[in-house]
Amino acid sequence: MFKIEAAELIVARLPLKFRFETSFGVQTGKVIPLLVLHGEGLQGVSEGTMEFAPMYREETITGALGLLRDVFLPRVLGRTFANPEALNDVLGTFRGNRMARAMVEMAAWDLWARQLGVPLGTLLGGRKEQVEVGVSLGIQPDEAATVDVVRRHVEQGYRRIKLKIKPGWDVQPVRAVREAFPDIRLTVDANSAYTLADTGRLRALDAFDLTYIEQPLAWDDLVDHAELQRRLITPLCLDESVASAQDARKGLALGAGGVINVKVARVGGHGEARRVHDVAQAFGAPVWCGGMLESGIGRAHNIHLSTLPNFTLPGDTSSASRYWETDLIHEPLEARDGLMPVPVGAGIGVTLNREFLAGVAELHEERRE
Ligand code: OSB
Ligand code: MG
Repeated sequence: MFKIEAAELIVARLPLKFRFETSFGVQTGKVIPLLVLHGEGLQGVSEGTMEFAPMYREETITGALGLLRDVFLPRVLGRTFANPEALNDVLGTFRGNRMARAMVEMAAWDLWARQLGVPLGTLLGGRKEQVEVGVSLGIQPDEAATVDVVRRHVEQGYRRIKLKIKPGWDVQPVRAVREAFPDIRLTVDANSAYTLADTGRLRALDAFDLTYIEQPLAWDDLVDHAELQRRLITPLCLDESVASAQDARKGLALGAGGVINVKVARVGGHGEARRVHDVAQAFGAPVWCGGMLESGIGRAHNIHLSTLPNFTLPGDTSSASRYWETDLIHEPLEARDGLMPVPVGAGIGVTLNREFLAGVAELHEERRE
């Protein structure tokens, strides 16, 4: 049982240490919405992964802030819930906007776990003390730069390399990297940049022993992914297309892929992420934990979720120091030999660096009943 007495909505802005290019654009910094829920002297914190512009999925920061202020927070402030799933029963009456709802749900899990005095991963049913991680590498100017950035991350021990691709930049970087590193676990992510008309191009990737091809086709199209999967040997991994456990069931039943990238916020929070994990497990499909270039708050949530047993492939939750000169939390989140330690302590096990946050926050407001 936990009571939500007050909420803080914060928006921070941080520069990224690298230029991150994907098929849908270039990112050099991040606008990071945070939600802090207060109850009985404790705080639960979450990070929004919606973006400024709706490029990855349909949600935006502007939309999320409005919904949190006007619709979602008024439904939970001042109320007592038996557990976060009881809170989901309230927020679950709303359609879509899962990343915005996830902000409330994830902060509630952190608050509840802190109250119970247990790590979030343990509360979710996870057992691991460390989780396997890989890296997601943006599109580089040429093959040599791609091999170079891959080499640096292989040397750091990351257990899987994911290359972002787009039409016109797919077979070339993959061939160059595979020739330089015959044995690494290698994957690609197209972020919905292809159509079935590109089948020939995507089939050429079958030659490079990729563990999977992530989200080649439209963000909302499971049927075409199923058609493509019939034409390829390499398993497809669904990212954008899975917003719920029902989507996961439909995708796996259709044969639209064999692997799922679980992003906790994309599916609406930890409760639904765990259901996606369970559905995939029932289908014999492995899952891994994706990332959205999160600060330490979202990263810690991802690490805890990754402790569930069917997260059998390395996630995108790489070291926080790759992304940020200074993180929004006090604790370092650093992988060693491709293993990320699960933060110890109650809840997500990390704490906001309020002093640093005050300097990078462009919005900070409090909400009460
Ligand atoms: O498709 O997984 C993706 C980042 C932003 C939006 C979409 C994606 C990504 C990543 C980065 O691949 C993963 C990370 O390092 O957090
Ligand atoms: Mg992806």
